[in-house]
Amino acid sequence: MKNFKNKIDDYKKEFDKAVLRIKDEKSLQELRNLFLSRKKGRLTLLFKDLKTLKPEDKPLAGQMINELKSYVQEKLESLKEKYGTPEKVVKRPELTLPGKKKYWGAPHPVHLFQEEIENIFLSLGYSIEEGPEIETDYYNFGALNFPPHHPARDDWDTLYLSDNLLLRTHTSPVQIRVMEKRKPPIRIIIPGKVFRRETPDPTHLPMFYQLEGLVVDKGITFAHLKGTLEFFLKTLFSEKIKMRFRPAFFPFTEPSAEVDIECTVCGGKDEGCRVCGGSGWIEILGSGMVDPQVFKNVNIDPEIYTGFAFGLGIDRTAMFAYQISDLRYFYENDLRFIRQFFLK
Ligand code: FA5
Repeated sequence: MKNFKNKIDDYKKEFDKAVLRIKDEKSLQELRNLFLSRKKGRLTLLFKDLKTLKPEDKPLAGQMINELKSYVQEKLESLKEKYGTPEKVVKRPELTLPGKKKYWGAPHPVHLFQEEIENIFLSLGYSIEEGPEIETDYYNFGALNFPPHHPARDDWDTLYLSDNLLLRTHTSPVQIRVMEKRKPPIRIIIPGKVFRRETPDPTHLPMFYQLEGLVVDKGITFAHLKGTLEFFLKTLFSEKIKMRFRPAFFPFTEPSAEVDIECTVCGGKDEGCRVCGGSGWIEILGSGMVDPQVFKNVNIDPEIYTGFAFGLGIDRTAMFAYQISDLRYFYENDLRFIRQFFLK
């Protein structure tokens, strides 16, 4: 028992000396390990030694070890304030505060509008096709009857990736891809992103969405084209929407027409309107009867089949449907603007 008491006294002296040598967090931790480590710490070993004592000595010895343990712990604890890492402040939740509102994602207004258009054509029996955004010169131009170096190519400010690869300037190349695979009758729409080297302004973007339409069958005439587009625009806007067909030129349709609708932003009343330039009209699509040469390029006999096609600017048409005065608002991601549509 005497030996045991001496051992405890020695440990206490050893501890006191070591305390004087503590200079940083590391030496503090080393001293803690030396005395309090669960496996081989001095105090753990002392508790193990208890077993070797006579039963009558055990209570006093146990008390002495506990006293040493408290002494060591208190001392180390006070040194921790000086050298140790401050303990993290535990933040308690303030249960009386009102909750934070979460904003859920939602379809973009241009996509919502695209779906509206798709539904009209789906109800007419059309199906939906898609094609690549990176195209070859052949599909974007060649097969659509644009000879190399023809000035008609200048109407499409094209972003080339190499001599042969480009970012598609319109959805019309998908007409070719579908007609190569499928024989008539064909009745499809093709929505998708297109790219042009354009400086953004209220009605022009360098990246925008088009929706192509293509109908090929026996006996299709310009009357079908006109009737389809009239039905489509009246369903989309209203029975009263004013529209006009204007003669136009596209190498892949003949005859061709562009379709304008009345400017819903100024109603044709503002000479300085930034959207229609005061004309009261704004172009939303190009269209025409499929050129016989295009049919020959995809091995469809133009003596048997005829067809019509159109290409609508989705963003531009959405702009009029929602009466927005600048296309760029759609892509600025300003939640004050965007949320108006998903609150609908
Ligand atoms: C074409 O792209 C033809 N492929 C359309 C076509 C298809 C004609 C099938 C005949 C048969 P255009 O370049 O005019 O045509 O573009 C069609 C529509 O895309 C325009 O009427 C307009 O609504 C929209 N658009 C054109 N350029 C832009 C632009 N920079 N920003 C936003 N919308 C645009």
